[in-house]
Amino acid sequence: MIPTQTLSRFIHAQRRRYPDSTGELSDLLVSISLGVKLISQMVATAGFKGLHGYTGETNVHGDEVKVLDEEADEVLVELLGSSGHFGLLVSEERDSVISTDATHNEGKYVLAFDPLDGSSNIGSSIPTGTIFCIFRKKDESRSAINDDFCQPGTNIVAAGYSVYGAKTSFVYSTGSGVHGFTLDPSIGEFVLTDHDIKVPERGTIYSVNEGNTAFWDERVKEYVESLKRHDATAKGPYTGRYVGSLVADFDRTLRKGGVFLYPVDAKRPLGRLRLLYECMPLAFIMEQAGGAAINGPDRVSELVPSDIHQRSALITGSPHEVNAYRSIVHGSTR
Ligand code: AHM
Ligand code: MG
Repeated sequence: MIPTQTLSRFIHAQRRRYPDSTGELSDLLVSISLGVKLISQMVATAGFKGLHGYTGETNVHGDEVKVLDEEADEVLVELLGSSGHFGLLVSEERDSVISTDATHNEGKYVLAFDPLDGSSNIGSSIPTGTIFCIFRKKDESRSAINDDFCQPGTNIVAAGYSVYGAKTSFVYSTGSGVHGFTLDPSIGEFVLTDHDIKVPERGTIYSVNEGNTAFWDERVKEYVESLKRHDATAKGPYTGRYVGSLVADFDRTLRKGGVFLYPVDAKRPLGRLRLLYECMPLAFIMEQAGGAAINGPDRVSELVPSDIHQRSALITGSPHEVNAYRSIVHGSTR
C-alpha cells in the first residue's frame, strides 16, 4: 500500500484549511519530526555504540545526566535553533532559556521540550520519548523573552510527543484533535495510523508509582484503594500498569483510558514532573482527546509557570477517573 498520509503531507493539508497561515508552524512541526527521527535512531543504536552511560554531570533537577540525554538535547537545539522560527527554546537539560543567534530576533514562537523523557530506563530497553509544546510570543513585534514561557497551557499552539519503543510514534495536536503517526523505517517517514484519537470516557487501568504510598496523603491512598475494589469497574478491580516512563504511561492512558497519576506527596510537595515541558503539553493533548488533566485541585492547562523548570503534580486520563480523583481527594466535582 502506498502511504499517502505521511506526517508532512498531513501537516501541510491541515495548514491549507487556514488560507491566512504562513506555513511557519507547519515547518516547525516537520523540523521537530525530523529531530525525533534522529533521536529514535540514536536510541535504537545506543547500546552497541556504548552510549548508555552517564556524562558525569548533574542537571538542574539534580538528576545524573545520561549521554543520550545530552545527545538528544543537542539534536533538538541545533535543528530547531537554526530553523529561524523559534525566538527561544527551553530544554529540560539546560539550566536557562536557550537563545540561538539565528533566531533570537526572528520567529513568532517559543518552544519547550523534554528531549529524552524516561532516560533513566534507557539501559533496560524500556520506552523513552520526547515531549514538546509551542507558544506564540506574547508580543510578536519584539524579540522573544523568558516571560513568553509564562503562559497558561490554554495558549499552547501545538504540542506533542514521541515514544521510542516497539515502534516509534509521533502524536500531536494543533488544537483540532489529536493525531497519531507511526514511523515506517523502510521509508523513514511517519505515516498516519490514528486519526482523531479520543480517550475512552472511562477505563480499566491505573498507573502510579505505588512505591511512594508511604508519602501520600490519606485521601490519595483512599482513591488508589478505591480503584482496587472488586466492584471498581464492571469487570472488577482496575489493572495496575506503571512503566516509569511518562510518555509510555501517558500514551497507553490516552489510547486505552483510565488514569495516570503522579500526585504531590510528603517527599515531593510540588510534585515530581515538570510543568512546562511535561505536564502542560500532555494536558493539552489529553484535553484535545476529550480527557482531563489536573494537578489536584486545578486544571493543569490553566496554570502559568513562574519558573521554566517548575515541578507539578499530574493526574490525567479519562474524565471518569480524573473526576473521581477530584471528588475523593479534593471533595469537588467541578
Ligand atoms: P525525566 O524527565 O528526568 O526522565 O523524569 C520524568 C520521569 C517520567 O518519565 C516518569 O513518569 C517519572 O519520572 C518516574 O518517576 P519515578 O521514578 O519517581 O516513578
Ligand atoms: Mg521527562
